[in-house]
Amino acid sequence: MPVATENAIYKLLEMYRQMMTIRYFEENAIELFAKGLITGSTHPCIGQEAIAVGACAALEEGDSVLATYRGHGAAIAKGSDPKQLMAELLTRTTGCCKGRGGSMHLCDKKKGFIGTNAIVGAHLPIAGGAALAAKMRGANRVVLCFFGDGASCEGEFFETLNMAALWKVPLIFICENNGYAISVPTKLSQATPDIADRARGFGIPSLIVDGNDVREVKEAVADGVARARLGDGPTFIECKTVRWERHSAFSSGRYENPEEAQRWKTVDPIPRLERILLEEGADLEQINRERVAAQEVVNDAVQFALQSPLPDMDSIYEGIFAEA
Ligand SMILES: Cc1ncc(C[n+]2csc(CCOP(=O)(O)OP(=O)(O)O)c2C)c(N)n1
Repeated sequence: MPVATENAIYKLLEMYRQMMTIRYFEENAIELFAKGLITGSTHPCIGQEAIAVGACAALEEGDSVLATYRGHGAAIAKGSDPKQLMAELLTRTTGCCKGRGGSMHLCDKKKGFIGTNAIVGAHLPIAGGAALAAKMRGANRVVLCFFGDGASCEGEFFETLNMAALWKVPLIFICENNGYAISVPTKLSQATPDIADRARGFGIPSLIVDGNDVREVKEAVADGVARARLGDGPTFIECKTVRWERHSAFSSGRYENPEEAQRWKTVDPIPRLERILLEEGADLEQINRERVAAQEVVNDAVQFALQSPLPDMDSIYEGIFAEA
């Protein structure tokens, strides 16, 4: 018996397609890295798709997003073109940063994607600044910042929480607590298990959600966004999740503990959303259609990237300085 309206099912299917797009995008990125086509490093967000998609679904187009080096999913969820993103991973001229940034330095100004950042925690104060700018301009815009549990041990984390709370800036902190910082389990590096507790210390409304439930993430972020637009300042949301891939594509699939890795996959947010969709009245055909559409988008993105040229050596000094 269908329980959700057609519109609600349509929105869930849209989130499903985005999550599948991210999943295929990341699987392809791992393969392309293994073939030597992605230089530097690349960090898949496989298993964490529900956070990026749920959070960005609560935003409007003019809002801004910042993410970590594990940020391909955030860029896709904020509306960046997977073709331009894949081309950027392959450092091609058609990439969103003309091939100058690569996987860890994605930026797409038109879509409000301020960017990914290779330095752990470094984007937190930038997010605070962007939120302060939005407040000073009176633009009624919100800034959303994704970061990991490891980043919450950095000094900048505390400084940003303090100033964001003091100045009541429209900032949503999204902690993607995947239980690891590279190979260090969170329980061996953090004095307290719940990172949201630290934000409560600054008087910031803070909550913990199941980061593998896209609906739960979206609802929590939507509440925070509404508070921010009312001028009530920041909100902190800790999304508990798992990172079932290794830290980066370099060691993809080489699990230290294969049994634990198998267990992580049992909380995969994608089959979970499939179950929700069926419960809410969608049918398998609709779900499969979205999956095929996502696969096509990513296949096209890979082809586009592979056929795009690498930057010319003569262009090496271009794009270094901002135009006055
Ligand atoms: C300031 C700084 N210190 C150390 C590193 C090396 N490093 C890269 S990723 C990482 C782990 C960060 O873990 P977390 O914030 O939990 O994010 P996750 O990778 O789990 O998404 C570290 C220590 C870095 N890039 N920047």
